[in-house]
Amino acid sequence: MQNKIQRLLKEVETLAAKSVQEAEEIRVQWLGKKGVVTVLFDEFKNLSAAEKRVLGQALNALKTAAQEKIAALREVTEQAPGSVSGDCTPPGIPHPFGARHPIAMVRNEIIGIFKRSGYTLAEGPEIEDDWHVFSALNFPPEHPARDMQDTFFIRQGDNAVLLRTHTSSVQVRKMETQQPPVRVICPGRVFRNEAISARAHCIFHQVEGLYIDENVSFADLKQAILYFAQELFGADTKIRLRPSYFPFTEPSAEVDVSCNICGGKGCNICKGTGWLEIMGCGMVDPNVLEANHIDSGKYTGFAFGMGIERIAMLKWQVRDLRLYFENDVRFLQQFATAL
Ligand code: 2NM
Repeated sequence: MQNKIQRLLKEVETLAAKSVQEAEEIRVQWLGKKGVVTVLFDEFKNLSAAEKRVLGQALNALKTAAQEKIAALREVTEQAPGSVSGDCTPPGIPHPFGARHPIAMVRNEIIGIFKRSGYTLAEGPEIEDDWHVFSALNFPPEHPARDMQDTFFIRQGDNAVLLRTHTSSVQVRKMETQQPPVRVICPGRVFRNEAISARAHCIFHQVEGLYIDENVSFADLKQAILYFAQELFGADTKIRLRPSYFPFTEPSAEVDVSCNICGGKGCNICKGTGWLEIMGCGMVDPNVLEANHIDSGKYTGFAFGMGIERIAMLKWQVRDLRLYFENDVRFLQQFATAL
């Protein structure tokens, strides 16, 4: 009997039921009037006192194990989907709310502003060739950005394969497939071979815009950027353009917005200047238009580009860019109710 009890104890562990009915059948089989355990108890009655002493505990343990297992089977099958005898009315099990990543929130906000201004969205590959990242954008062959120091190459040489260093490559792909008017906004991840610090990372996120049509002027560019800056930072935001240089635009400029922390008076965020740099921009160089089979005699265009991390840092006064990539919930949870 001792062996039989041990064997049954093991068997109890393996009992399984797919439905309430199956669980009930198992109960009858084990604990019913003619069930395995009940029969053992009947046999137990006829044993000698010495034998009872040895087996009593084991038999009780078997009964308890069977009862507990069968109760558990009943509970699980009652809650199973499609079960008719379960309680369908209890409240659901609440899941804790997640939150958007701050970079995704700012990206979506930027995209929303440009979509309302009539831009369409375009995305493209992160792994690119030399043409789409450099040559079609008027980068001369000896330009330092083409160097290993600045760009991650997957393959070097004549048919170089590399990680895009800006999303302008997506705009090249757009110009290849669509004649003007082109009005497009390109968000995405970009990669640069830089030492990681509080202000720089080898992966970051950009939004670039491009508008090509007849008679597009620098005044149009200024107005587009002013509208964007006021939508993002508030209606009383001012902008300031400083001359700059990019291979793909001529003339080129850096855009500053009035500091939204001190209102332009000067604070430690704007380093006392009253201004914060938010993007670069310019008129698309005719060489870029021609390289992409767009008639530079008929069409002109403007383009701009910004780093999302930088704008998100200004928006929330985040002091270390690495926080955006570490996925520490203590950082991310602070954005759970923002926006
Ligand atoms: C910037 C600054 C200025 C830019 C230019 C182009 C294209 F494709 F039209 F040539 N896309 N983006 C551009 C211009 C990007 O980022 C700082």
